[in-house]
Amino acid sequence: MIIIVKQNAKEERIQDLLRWIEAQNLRTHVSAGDYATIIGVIGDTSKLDADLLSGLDIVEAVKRVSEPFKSANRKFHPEDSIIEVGADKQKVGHGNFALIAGPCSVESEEQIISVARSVKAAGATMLRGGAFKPRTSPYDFQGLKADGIELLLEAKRETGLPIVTEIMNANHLPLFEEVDVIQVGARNMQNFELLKELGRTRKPILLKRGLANTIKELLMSAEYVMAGGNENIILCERGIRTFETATRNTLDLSAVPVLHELTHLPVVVDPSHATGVARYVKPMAMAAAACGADGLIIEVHNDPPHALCDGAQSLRPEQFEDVAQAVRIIRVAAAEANGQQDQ
Ligand SMILES: [Mn+2]
Repeated sequence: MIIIVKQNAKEERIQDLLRWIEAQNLRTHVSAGDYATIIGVIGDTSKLDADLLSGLDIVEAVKRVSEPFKSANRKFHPEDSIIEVGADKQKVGHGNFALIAGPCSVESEEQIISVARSVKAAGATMLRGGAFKPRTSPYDFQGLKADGIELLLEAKRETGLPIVTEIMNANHLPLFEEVDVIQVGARNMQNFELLKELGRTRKPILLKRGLANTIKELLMSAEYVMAGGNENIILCERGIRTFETATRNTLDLSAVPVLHELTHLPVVVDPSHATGVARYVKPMAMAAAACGADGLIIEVHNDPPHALCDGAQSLRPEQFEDVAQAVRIIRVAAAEANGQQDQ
């Protein structure tokens, strides 16, 4: 349910209303915009009398929200959310673009430091790298685990780039203390126990869409984290499974405008896992920037042919530099085409 409050309503009266709602075991989310203040009510709102609420002199209108996702819903929070990452509070969303790059897996100190330095020089704003790897086969490289996180932290000290890495088990959370963004991989998008644990943290979460999940299911997974009180979520479209075999997955770019309509959360695109082919990464990265993505996450390796994981889709550092440059050009053009100021 959303309650639109009249513009001239006194703060005291709004607070009284919030207390009254919360006393009925419901949660509230207040969004104070330029034109209206909106109170989102989350929980079993069936016991709230909409007519009674509409009758209050500070209330402009009351609407029931039919979508099952509430906290993530743009109706509750009309302005874009801006997620702040790392000690420097790097912003993501509402025109703040995240360029996340790095290897599929952390393999060695030399590898991660070298990739971190080159992606930073090319304009990356965060470093990615897998320490715990969810692999289709149990015989494939499973990641350096805790040692991988240590190496990522070293690369962060070396370059200042905030780090993004995937969690597979909530028991590992203590190891993620200094990780800036915790990634939930496609295969764990509906690991609800993990999502609930992440809801108890206040860390930014990069939530990837599952390979066979709908946009609504992705939003319900975000809702699991938000229901715990952690609203710092960055959604990620990384390709879905279709009948097409020419690419590793099918990049559903229409998810970007659809998500922007349905939710206030930022949306980044992963053209590496979506296509699985290094030469397709640039065109799809450009397309993602053109359709309004709030960022990109791209696999970059200093020696792709010898990568322990996903070498075929990894860019060499100089290729990443070319992609980063192309994306900057597209963003300026897209802003102009949309009649916006470049941000
Ligand atoms: Mn990968």
